Amino acid sequence: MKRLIVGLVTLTLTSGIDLSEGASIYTETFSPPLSTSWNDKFGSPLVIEPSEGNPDYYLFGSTETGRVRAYTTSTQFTGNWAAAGIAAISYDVRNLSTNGFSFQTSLSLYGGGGGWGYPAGHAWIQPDDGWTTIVAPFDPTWTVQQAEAAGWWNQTTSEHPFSEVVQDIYELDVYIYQSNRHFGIDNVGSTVPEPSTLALLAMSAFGLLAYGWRRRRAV
Ligand SMILES: [Ca+2]
Repeated sequence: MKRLIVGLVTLTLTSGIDLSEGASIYTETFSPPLSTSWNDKFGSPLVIEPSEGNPDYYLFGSTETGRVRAYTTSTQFTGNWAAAGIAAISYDVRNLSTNGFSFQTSLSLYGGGGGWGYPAGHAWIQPDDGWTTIVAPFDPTWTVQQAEAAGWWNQTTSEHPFSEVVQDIYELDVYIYQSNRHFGIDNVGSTVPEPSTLALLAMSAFGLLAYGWRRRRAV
């Protein structure tokens, strides 16, 4: 039994897993040197503003001629997300409209011949909400049905499973849906969230317990 406890403590210490929060793989903070890898699919200019940027700089835009689809094909957000262990994308959004109107936002991923969106309930962001964090969690092994059951939606007519798309991401989009709004986007990040690391640790601990129990039974 003593050996079992030593084993568990050793496992916890050597695994180096931070159990307090998910581990960030990459976060776009829009701090200098300024990234120019974000553009709008519909042609509205996106600029990097140097203040009130949660912290530092942030991406500013307006939907004066309609909705905005801010997208990036930056290498930090493309490639095989399943192999990288990415299981959540998050971003901060802020409503800077002076007319008091709210807007809706969502996230989209494109790759592997398909596209999947995460509308986050098409959350309404109000001008006095400040910076609001939108988190889009996922399991890279999802089928079409599993992704839809979790609130994601298939954006292409072809039925490319979620698992196929996240293995070959080439573009990440943030949508702002309503026109005549001003908005800020910041801290677009990919993470390995806590539940998967906890589950891994729990499985290891259970394995050690079972091993110790079997040894004791054998004596
Ligand atoms: Ca920032």
